[in-house]
Amino acid sequence: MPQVNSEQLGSKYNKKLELAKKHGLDKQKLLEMLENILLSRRLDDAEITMKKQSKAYFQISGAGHEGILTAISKVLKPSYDFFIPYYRDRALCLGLGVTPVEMLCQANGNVGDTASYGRQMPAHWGNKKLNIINKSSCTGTQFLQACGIAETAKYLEEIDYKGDITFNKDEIVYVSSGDGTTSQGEFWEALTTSCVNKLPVMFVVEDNGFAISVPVSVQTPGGSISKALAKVPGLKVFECDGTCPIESYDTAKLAEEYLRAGNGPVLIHAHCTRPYSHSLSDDHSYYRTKEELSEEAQRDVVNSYTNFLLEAKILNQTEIDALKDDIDKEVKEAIQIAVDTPWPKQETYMDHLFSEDVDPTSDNFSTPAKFSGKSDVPMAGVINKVLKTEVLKNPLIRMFGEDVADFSELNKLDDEKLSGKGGVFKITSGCQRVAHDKGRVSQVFNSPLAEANIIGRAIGMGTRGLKPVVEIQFFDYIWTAYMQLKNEMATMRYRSGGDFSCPMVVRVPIGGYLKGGSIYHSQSGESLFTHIPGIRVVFPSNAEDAAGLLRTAIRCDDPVLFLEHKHLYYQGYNRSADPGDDFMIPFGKAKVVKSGEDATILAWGALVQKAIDASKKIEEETGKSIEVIDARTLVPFDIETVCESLKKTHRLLVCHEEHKTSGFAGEVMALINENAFEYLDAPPLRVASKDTHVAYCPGLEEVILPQVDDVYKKIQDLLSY
Ligand SMILES: Cc1ncc(C[n+]2csc(CCOP(=O)(O)OP(=O)(O)O)c2C)c(N)n1
Ligand SMILES: [Mg+2]
Repeated sequence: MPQVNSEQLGSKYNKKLELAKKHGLDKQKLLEMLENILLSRRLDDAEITMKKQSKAYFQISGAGHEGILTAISKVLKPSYDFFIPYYRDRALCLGLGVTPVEMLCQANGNVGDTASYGRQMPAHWGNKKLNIINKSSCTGTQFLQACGIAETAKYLEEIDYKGDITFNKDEIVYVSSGDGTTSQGEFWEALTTSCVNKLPVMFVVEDNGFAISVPVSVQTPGGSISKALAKVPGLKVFECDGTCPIESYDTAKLAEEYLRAGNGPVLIHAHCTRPYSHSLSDDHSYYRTKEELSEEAQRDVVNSYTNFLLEAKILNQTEIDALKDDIDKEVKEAIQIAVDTPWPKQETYMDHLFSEDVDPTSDNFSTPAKFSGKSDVPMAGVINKVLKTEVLKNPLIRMFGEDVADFSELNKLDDEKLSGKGGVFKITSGCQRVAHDKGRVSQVFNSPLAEANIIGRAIGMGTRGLKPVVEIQFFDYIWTAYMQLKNEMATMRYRSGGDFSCPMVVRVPIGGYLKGGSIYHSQSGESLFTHIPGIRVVFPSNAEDAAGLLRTAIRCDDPVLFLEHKHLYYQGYNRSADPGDDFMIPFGKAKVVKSGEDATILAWGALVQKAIDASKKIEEETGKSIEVIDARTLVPFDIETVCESLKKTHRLLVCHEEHKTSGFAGEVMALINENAFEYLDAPPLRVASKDTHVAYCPGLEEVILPQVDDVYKKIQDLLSY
């Protein structure tokens, strides 16, 4: 131990000692913090050893971040507050109550891993009991989910909720990342949403100076996130030395008080170190100098905090050695238990992709229509009716998106001269008003113009038991939310082994035939979602089906992408009488919309009517009859109904609006090849959009999108084979 005279010591450690005193951090508490820090580091080392022995298959450490995280774990409350910790947050999770055995079981990929049961890499935290929400590997997706989690308690309080979902009036939602991750746009979206809505989100940026090899100066204006954000209205910003658990504790306490008092979000910018490389797959000696690393080693919490405790004579070397021995023993035992714990059985690989309790293909979702009124309600009208009745029936539904509300300024709701917006296609018109009349002021609301914002927040709400029914204004703009949909919404249940889920409905106006819709208001692309395990994909062609399938989507327990063809919203040929307030159609049941003997056309969306029209023309001309099947849902896809039809007709044409190459028809052909090859008398054929973008000029649009005549010609080819 270096010799320090008492005068030097006083000035060196004055601040720490004063802060420790201020917060009642006595010897025992300071020792407990040291224990958490050393145990966390020791567990990283244990995983590194396990990796070398092929008992672990990946390692990313929390080394250098233990100071701030240990402090926060002593301030926030597990099973009360909510947490989305990122991969360096081992010390936080340990402090909250995740055990060393659970951590090392995750490294080994076995059933003792309570975060994911062998499905996610080590350090991908999650713990149902402790309110640690399962985290993916994506840097940046966590922030908007944290907003959704925080909004849940606010909303439940607003509606005076008395059911099974637990929430606390002064709860805090913790979300963290590194310095590099603040470059993601969703970080900024979440700042907006949390500030605008005064959400109790604690953003913690653990700044170790690098994102793998890229220094913070490349990521952040001026190289400091706290300086860059100093003047964001509604955001309280703290900066602290994250290598000092005492200073960090003081900051965390100040932040906690501010948050629990309902003042809105805070951001803690904590300076940390990164003594190990980014992960075991990285070697930072390639891009950091020896001098840099040795300077940093002095600041590293394991060295600096231990030295402080020794030099300030709070602990002596014998006490520290004893602590280290205890930790070594505990970790050794934990390794043994972890390597002795079995992997999940191979046959469980499909478990928890969808809900195991609620099956939307079952008869429970087959309820008869009770028609009333004339058969003249357009698809837009029945969807609007379903949304209104479901919103009224279930206060846990949250409906939002761009322009979805009637008004953002609530005082206008009572203005009889204003009808309100209610969606660019008017599909959600009046939903906010009916909710508002029930006293649920924010059940239906407008999101900012940001698609990832909509989906990320919905995921957060869904994980806490709300039922988000959101709208993406145009399919053409869903792409900024694709990460949230594919890597987050679709995986939440699977990656947490069923502990977390985010059932929600994403309604999306899709498709072309608008005359002038052009490249960015005409897109299709359902196959880009059918390809993702974990999402139900529904694509109705008419009003009656839209009503029945949407109610199933809302009442089932899975994430559902509900595709509403814009061109079909107000057509005359696909209208229905009002099918009543409990009508449901199960998923995975295709419908024979026209029976025939000589060929089968499978279609969905706008191509169903075109298939019917083309079939009628052929029938008149040839006397042959064509069966038309509407797939209705693509995930699950009803191959049986198509095969049954082919036993009779022996010829198949698949029609869809999306591009031909890699479109869903290709998948259907492969399924037919596997399941119905022997029924075929001719090769299956396809009708689809040309493999290009939908151009603005009506003449070009016409040739690019599939028309009745294209279907007609292909049936001729099929029949004459
Ligand atoms: C969206 C996304 N892009 C890239 C990666 C690969 N990646 C994982 S961690 C990381 C660097 C993160 O840096 P920072 O946020 O500073 O955290 P640190 O690792 O330094 O603690 C990158 C690029 C990822 N996981 N997710
Ligand atoms: Mg970093």
